[in-house]
Amino acid sequence: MSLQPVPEAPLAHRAGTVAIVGRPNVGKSTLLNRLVGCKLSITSSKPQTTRRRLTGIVTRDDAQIVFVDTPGYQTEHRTSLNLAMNRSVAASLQETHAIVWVVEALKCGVRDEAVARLLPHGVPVVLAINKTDTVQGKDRLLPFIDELSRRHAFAAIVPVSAAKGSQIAALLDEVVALLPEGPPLHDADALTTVSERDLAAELLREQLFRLLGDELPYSTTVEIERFRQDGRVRRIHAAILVDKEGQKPIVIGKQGAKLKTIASRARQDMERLFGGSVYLEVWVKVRRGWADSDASLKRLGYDA
Ligand SMILES: Nc1nc2c(ncn2[C@@H]2O[C@H](COP(=O)(O)OP(=O)(O)OP(=O)(O)O)[C@@H](O)[C@H]2O)c(=O)[nH]1
Ligand SMILES: [Mg+2]
Repeated sequence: MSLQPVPEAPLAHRAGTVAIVGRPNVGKSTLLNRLVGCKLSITSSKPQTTRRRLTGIVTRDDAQIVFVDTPGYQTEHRTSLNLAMNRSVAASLQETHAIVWVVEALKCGVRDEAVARLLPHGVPVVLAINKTDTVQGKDRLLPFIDELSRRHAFAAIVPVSAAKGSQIAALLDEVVALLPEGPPLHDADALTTVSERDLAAELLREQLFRLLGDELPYSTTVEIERFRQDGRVRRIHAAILVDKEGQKPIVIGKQGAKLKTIASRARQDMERLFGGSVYLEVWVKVRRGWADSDASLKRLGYDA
């Protein structure tokens, strides 16, 4: 009898959706970008930057994961927009195979625990402890990890730094292990299910968050009025909506300088993401109360 080598069983392919949740500003969007390996989701040092769900797809030989970046969950602000943002977090948690709950290293307070209360029973949760680069002496994390693992049942706990890119592969492995077996749902080169039109709006909005001071970003949003592909050039007409007439000159700046910087940075980001030339025209318009009615939010494409 000859001994034939037994062929190794092929690794099961896993596929599924994974919601990334947490309070505002913990680094969810930075983490999504790091997991996908490209800048898809907008980020800033201000809380409540992300306003709607955004998918980022990771494809490996053994798995395809559709990560869903969500708005920071909070209960302090209660405009129609804030409520719609919270509803979109809750909806993401109902349609997911696993959850990555992001907290900041050594900081898990009542605002984080409000997120914990949303986590549905029966869906595995991986705790990602982010911003570990800000902690000197990593053994300071051990009591923090210990305390959190006593408060909640996690499938895994992974300290990461989304900004520096550390422990991202370890987090990914933990997440993949929780997904059901199944074939990929998207092409291997797909990065997101979000349209270029919506990504363009987000990239322009990111500059409002980065360049407009502390208050004004919250009174602004972006509406893409026209998005046309003309050969290899994308021609985009976008409106920055503000809430009051008096906000318009601040966005435009002296002799249009501020608006010029906003548009030029957004255009460069769009060209990088879309891999082609972008012609971008931007206007500033007043739309009073745009964040205060469900009808106007729906028109602007916010999850309601
Ligand atoms: N030091 C450090 N800063 C980080 C890290 N990850 C994210 N940040 C910073 O934290 C801030 C918030 O990051 P975001 O990714 O926008 O956070 P978010 O959770 O998506 O915020 P919202 O969308 O507002 O809920 C930004 O200034 C990031 O640069 C990290 O690993 N280390
Ligand atoms: Mg975000």
